[in-house]
Amino acid sequence: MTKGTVTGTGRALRGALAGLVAAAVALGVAELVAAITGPLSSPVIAVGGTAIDLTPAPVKDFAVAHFGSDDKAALETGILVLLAIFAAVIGTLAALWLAAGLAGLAVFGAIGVSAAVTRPAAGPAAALPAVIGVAVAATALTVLIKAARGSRRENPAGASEVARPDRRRFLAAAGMAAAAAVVAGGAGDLLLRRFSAAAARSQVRLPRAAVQAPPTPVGADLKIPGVSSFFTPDTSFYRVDTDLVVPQVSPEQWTLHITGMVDHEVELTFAELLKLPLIEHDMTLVCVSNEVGGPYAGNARWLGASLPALLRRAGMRRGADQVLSASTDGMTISTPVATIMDGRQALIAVGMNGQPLPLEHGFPARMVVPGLYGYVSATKWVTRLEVTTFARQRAYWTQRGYAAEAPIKTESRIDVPRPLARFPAGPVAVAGVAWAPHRGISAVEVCVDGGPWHVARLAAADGTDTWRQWTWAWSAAPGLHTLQVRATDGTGATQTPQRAGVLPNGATGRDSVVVTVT
Ligand SMILES: Nc1nc2c(c(=O)[nH]1)N[C@H]1C(S)=C(S)[C@@H](COP(=O)(O)O)O[C@H]1N2
Ligand SMILES: [Mo]
Repeated sequence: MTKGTVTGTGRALRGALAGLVAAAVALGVAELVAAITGPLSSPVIAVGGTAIDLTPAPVKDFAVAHFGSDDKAALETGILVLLAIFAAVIGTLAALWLAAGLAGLAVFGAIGVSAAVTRPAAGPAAALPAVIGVAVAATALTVLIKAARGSRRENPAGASEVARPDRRRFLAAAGMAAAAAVVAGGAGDLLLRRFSAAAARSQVRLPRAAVQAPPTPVGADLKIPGVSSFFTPDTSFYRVDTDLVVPQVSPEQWTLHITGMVDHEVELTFAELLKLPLIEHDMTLVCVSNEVGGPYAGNARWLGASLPALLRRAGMRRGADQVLSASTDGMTISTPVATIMDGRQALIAVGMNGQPLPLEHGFPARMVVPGLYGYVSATKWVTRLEVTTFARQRAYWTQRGYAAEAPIKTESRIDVPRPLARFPAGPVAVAGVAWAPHRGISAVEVCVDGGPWHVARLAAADGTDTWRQWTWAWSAAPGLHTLQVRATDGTGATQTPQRAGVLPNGATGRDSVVVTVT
């Protein structure tokens, strides 16, 4: 190896390191500035949010199916990895030609700025974190590259020596810049906590329901180990939304605005909402992205104001067939007027399982409508209801290929035994949950190895809007076995064996598990 290549490699490496440190400075400073301008203006969050909105529905479904509730962590990691590669390239380039490196940094800043200012509810100040972050990073990059190049020293005879990189000076500068990035980022994170709505939530006292839910029937929960509990605790309730950071909505500032095809617009504060007669209702919420056998379903006791009553109060006009609800995060959700008004308990909910809504489930208020998938009914952090028509307006997921109308399909899931379980021959409880919200479940059957269908025992029904646990006692003989389940809803329709993916209106097919009996 010649000395030239060693120096060249060393220079490239120092350049790459300078680029990485400059990127860290950009992010750290941006985080600190975002502590003033708001969490959504942080460039990684803004770029991530834009990426989510631009992601085609099948890729989103892949992410939900494979990363589950970690899909957001996976996206953020992906963005940071891409950013690191980009930063190393910019730094290497800067080591050769500083202006080109700085231009690269400007491109990276421009991506951050354009993502931040185009996010829903972003003001012009949203550009500041990326702009200031990149400006400081440009200074850091210039200093580091100069340090990496070293200085030409004049020797006593007056002839200049060849530029000699001063490795110690470079590493010291890089270390200092990296430390400053960490301090700025850490301080930004701490300061960003002031945006949290957690303290406001802890102050909320929910009033007693004017219409209480009937007592949950004894035996609604069979308490079989491994089977989803009848009520899903808030902490394990699935979460699906497009938000990288949970929207923080202050109940003092929150209002619900009812507009569009109405005789008189209504604007309601949170205090006014709590004064309305509140209804308590048990219902199971399901995500359209739930694959057969998947986890994106949960059951809760909701507390909220009657949505039909609010629409009547606004004087909904004839000819309207859609309520387009919108949230602080830019989500829009379309729900058929006919469904909302047909007598089911459609609510503007403020409580979930006896507590104010958790922040990630829509605090201070969200919509819930029994029987419809979440993306057409369950607007979290809802602030606006526009009475309109399907002909005129399309909602977020409808624009991305999902169906405009989407009642929840009848499904049943085997919770135990687990897939690929091994256990000794003898009596075994096969059990799980089945749902057909608003139609109810009338039967669940299990079959072993494609044989006859056996009727399972159903847990007591808590209305028709909730799921039902079921169990079947199997005398398991040794061997490899496939268990399958199917449910029949309250209208007498049995779940189709036909497999379909989640697009455009929910998956179909039967859940099955393969087990080994020894
Ligand atoms: N504001 C907002 N509301 C939203 C969403 C969202 O992305 N943003 N996702 C919807 C979808 S697809 C589902 S399935 C439910 C999930 O509600 P959960 O997270 O409380 O379980 O919220 C719905 N409401
Ligand atoms: Mo969903």
